[in-house]
Formats: sequence, structure tokens, C-alpha cells
Amino acid sequence: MKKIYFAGSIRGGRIDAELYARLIGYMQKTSVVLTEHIGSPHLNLLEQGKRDIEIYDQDMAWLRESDVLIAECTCPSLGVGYELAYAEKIGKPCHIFYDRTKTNLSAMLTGNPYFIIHPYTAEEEIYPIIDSIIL
Ligand code: 6IA
Repeated sequence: MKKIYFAGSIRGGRIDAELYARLIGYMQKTSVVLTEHIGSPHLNLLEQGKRDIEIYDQDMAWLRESDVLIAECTCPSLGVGYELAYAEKIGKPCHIFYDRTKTNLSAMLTGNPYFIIHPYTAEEEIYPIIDSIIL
């Protein structure tokens, strides 16, 4: 089973949290998602117990352990941008999804040929692409 590091916005805004939860649930049928909390509706409560230094250390360890980074970037997030740059530095494959009807992705991502970018207009388009990445 592949180990997936799924990245999505947390402090950047939780508008797409339900989408993250659906994507994570789908990937968990066939893979291990190291960051399953990204889709949780209770993140504020969960976050209270943890210090930021612990969050950072744990996430970087999971990123090193993962086989692939899959990021949903419709809602811009500094943390996700940082994770993408770190993943590139350590040579992890990076797949980026974003809804082209809702956002214009940063040129720091679209201009970097290392990143494999999947613009979509409807959520259903994402699932077969995820299959091709993880199966
Ligand atoms: O800048 P942002 O907060 O939007 O960054 C989001 C990204 O940073 C996500 O892809 C996560 O991998 C990572 N990240 C940010 N905050 C947390 C976090 N908070 N836990 C894990 N990863 C995080 C605590 C919640 C937890 C106790 C359930």
C-alpha cells in the first residue's frame, strides 16, 4: 500500500474541509493517508493540545516517510506551499489539484515543471486521476 501525504489548508481557511474529507476517505480505500486529520471538522479542538513545534516535526517526519504528496490547493495555504517546496527538495513526487473556476494557482507552482498539476472544473474529475497516482 502506498503512503500518501495529503496536504490541504488548515489555518489558511477551512472552506474546503469537506472536500478534503471526501478525498481522504476515497484514498483510504486503497492506501494509507498519513495526514487523515486534514479533513476533520473538529480540527480547532484537536489543535488545542498540540504545540506548533510538535505539529511541524510530525508533519516533516510523515512527509519524509511518504511515497507521494497530494495537495489540494484551491484554498491558498502557506503551510501547503511550504510542504510542496520541502517535498520537492527531498525528491517526493508532488501532485497538485485545484479548481480552476475558483482560483488562479500561484506562479511559484505553475511555473515549476517539477510539480504535476491537475486543474479541474468538477470534483468527479479528481477521482480517476487519484487512481492513476496511487494504484
Ligand atoms: O498554513 P496552514 O495551516 O493552512 O497549513 C496547512 C498544512 O500544514 C497542512 O497540509 C498540514 O499538513 C500542515 N498543518 C498545519 N497545521 C497542522 C496541524 N494542526 N496538524 C497537522 N498538520 C498541520 C493541528 C491539528 C491536529 C492536532 C489534528
